[in-house]
Amino acid sequence: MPSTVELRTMYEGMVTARRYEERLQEEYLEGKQPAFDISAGPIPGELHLAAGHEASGAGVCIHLRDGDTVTAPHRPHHVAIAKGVDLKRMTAEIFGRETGLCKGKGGHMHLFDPDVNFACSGIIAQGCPPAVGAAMAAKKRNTDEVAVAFLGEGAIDQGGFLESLNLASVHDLPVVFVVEDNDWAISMPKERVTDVTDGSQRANGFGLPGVRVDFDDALAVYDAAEEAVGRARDGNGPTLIEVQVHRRMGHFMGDAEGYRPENDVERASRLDSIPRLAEDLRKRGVDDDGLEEIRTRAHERVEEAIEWAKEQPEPKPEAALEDAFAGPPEGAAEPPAAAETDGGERSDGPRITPGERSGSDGGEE
Ligand SMILES: Cc1ncc(C[n+]2csc(CCOP(=O)(O)OP(=O)(O)O)c2C)c(N)n1
Ligand SMILES: [Mg+2]
Repeated sequence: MPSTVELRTMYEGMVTARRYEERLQEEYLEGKQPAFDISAGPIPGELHLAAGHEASGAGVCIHLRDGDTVTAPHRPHHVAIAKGVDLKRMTAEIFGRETGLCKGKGGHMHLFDPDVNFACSGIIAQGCPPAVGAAMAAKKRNTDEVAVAFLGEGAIDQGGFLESLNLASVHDLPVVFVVEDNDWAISMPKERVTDVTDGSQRANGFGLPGVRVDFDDALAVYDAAEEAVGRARDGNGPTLIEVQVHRRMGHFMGDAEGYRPENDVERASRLDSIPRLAEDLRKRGVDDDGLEEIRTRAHERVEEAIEWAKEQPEPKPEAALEDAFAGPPEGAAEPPAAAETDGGERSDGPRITPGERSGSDGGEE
């Protein structure tokens, strides 16, 4: 059961994330309408908003420290905010500015903040193997750090996720997998791609505990995550948690959602976890003024981050290739010089002709 201070922290994080995305939405649409030109406006490219997922990020990350690792998918803002990613530099990244977390080259799906060990990726389930790697590193270094990988229910059939469950389980690694089940993978309802209605059952085949939080009450997520993170920190291995969340928006900004029944949108809005958490706070004695104070602080922080980001310089074209390629690790041999080509053929190394190949494998020709 969270303390009132923890409840307030979760509420502030969730309100910040919601307000942040409302403001990103406004900024994003600037210049893109009426014909929805995805390259126009201050935030070019795709934008996936996580409104309706906030309780999951807040309820899990409240148990984490800066040194713990978190990976998130293409819908990352609520998790990043809950993990304590620098809001100004994150916003500058989303606006493609030089002072962004990745110097403006990653955009909203490729945020990386080494100060709080946070990363996200547009490739679904891609965050699972790195989280397992971080957990393995923590175990080998004998620290009590943990790793958490967030993913959508649409990613639970991906090999990267299933292999990660296996590796985490067989090595008893301090990692928690958090599946955010919003019922949809783009336009695909989940029942059309998997027969398992409870994604936490994926854990059964790999020998780790699986827990389903049927309703995204921040308190319920808090309780499930407290146990899972505690188990990982105490050296007792991984857990898979699935949280039922609600997708309030389209898959991406600009999604006309023609595939989605209207009552599903209405339902997502009705089941919003933020007013419910406000109710919990009222029961703990936080009055309307107290709640308003939290919301005002959150809104001001968001505004400050957006204003700051918009004043930042654009990256210089000549820096486009900087940080794009990794050099060899220290002490490793230099890689061979790039092969020169003549007419599309490799000019270095031995050449194998079809005749030689058939000769070497028994020669059937
Ligand atoms: C490996 C891979 N395959 C396909 C895609 C295209 N894609 C982007 S989001 C998405 C659906 C994701 O659904 P889910 O995991 O449920 O997350 P949600 O968008 O609902 O939060 C797909 C298939 C991708 N990014 N990566
Ligand atoms: Mg989904």
